[in-house]
Amino acid sequence: MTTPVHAGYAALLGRPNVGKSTLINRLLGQKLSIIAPKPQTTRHVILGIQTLPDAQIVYVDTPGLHRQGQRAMNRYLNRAAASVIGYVDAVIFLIEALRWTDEDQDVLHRLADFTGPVVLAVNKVDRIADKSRLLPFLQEIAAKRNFTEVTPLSALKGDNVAELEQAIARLLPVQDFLFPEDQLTTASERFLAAELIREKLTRLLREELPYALTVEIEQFVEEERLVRIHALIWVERDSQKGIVIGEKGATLREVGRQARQDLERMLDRKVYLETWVKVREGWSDDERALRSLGYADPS
Ligand SMILES: Nc1nc2c(ncn2[C@@H]2O[C@H](COP(=O)(O)OP(=O)(O)OP(=O)(O)O)[C@@H](O)[C@H]2O)c(=O)[nH]1
Ligand SMILES: [Mg+2]
Repeated sequence: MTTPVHAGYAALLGRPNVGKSTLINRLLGQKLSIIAPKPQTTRHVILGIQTLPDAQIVYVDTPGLHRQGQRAMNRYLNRAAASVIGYVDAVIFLIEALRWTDEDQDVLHRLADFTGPVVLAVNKVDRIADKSRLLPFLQEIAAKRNFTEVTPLSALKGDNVAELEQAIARLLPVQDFLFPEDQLTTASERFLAAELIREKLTRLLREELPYALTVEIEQFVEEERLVRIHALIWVERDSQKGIVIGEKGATLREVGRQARQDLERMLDRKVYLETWVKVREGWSDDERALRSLGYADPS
C-alpha cells in the first residue's frame, strides 16, 4: 500500500504590503507573483503549485485586504481576496512582526466564519533587532483566535519558511494531487508578462501613478527563436502619459529593459517587447472598463 498524500488549497491573506507575494515566491522557489514596496501591488488571485513527495500545496496569492480607497478597483481587490475564503482548505494569515493595525483586525474579522485551519504567519522578523520583543507580541496576537499554528518568519530571508510549508502540508485533506506534478501555476504566460511589466512600472514610478495604470497584452506571438510581445499601458489622464514615457522616453525605455530581462528569464527565449502608453479616462473607477481590462470577478 502507498502512503496517503495530502493535497489542497492554502490561501495567503492579509492587508497590503505584509509580504504575501514575497512569501509565495519564496515557498515556490520561483518568481511567480510581482512584488513592490507599495500597497496594492497584487491585483489578481494567483495560484502557485508546490508538489512535494507526499503533498501538493496549491498556494493562493491574493490582493491585500484594505480600507482606504473608494474606487471600483478597491472594491474589486477586496472582493477578489475575500472570495477565496469560500473554497480554500487552509489560510495563512500574514501580518508584520510587532505591528497590528485596524486592517489586520478587519482580516481577522473576515476569517471569523472560516472553519478550516488558520495559520498565523508573522513576517519580516529580520527587521527586529531586539528579538526579546517578539515573544510577547506573538502571545498577544495568538490570543485573538484559535490559530492552528503561529509561525514567525522572514519571507525575504527565508527563515522558517520550510517549517511553514511542512505545517501546511500536514493540514491539507488526504486526497490525490489536484494538478499535474510539473505544473507551477494556472496563470498564462501572457498574464505573467503583463504582470512583470506592471511590476517595473510600479517600482519605477512615484507615489500615486502605479494605481492609475494597468497593462494589457495586445499581442503575444511565439516565433521560432523569440517571443514577440506588444503591451499597452493604460493610464487615466493625458498628464500621466508623459510621466510614464519620461524625458525623451527614458522611463519607458528603462521599464522595457527591466521587463525584457525578466521575461527572457521566464520564457527562456529572446523577447522582443514593444510598449505603448494610452489614456482611458477614469478606468479604475469604472466597473465595465475594469472587466474589459482583465479585472473580471472570480466565479
Ligand atoms: N524586511 C523584510 N521585508 C519584506 C519581507 N517580506 C516582504 N518584504 C517587503 O515588503 C514589501 C511588500 O512585499 P509584497 O510581497 O509585495 O507584499 P504583499 O503583501 O504581496 O502586498 P500587496 O500585493 O500589495 O497586498 C516589499 O518591499 C518586500 O520586499 C521580509 O520578510 N522582510
Ligand atoms: Mg502581493
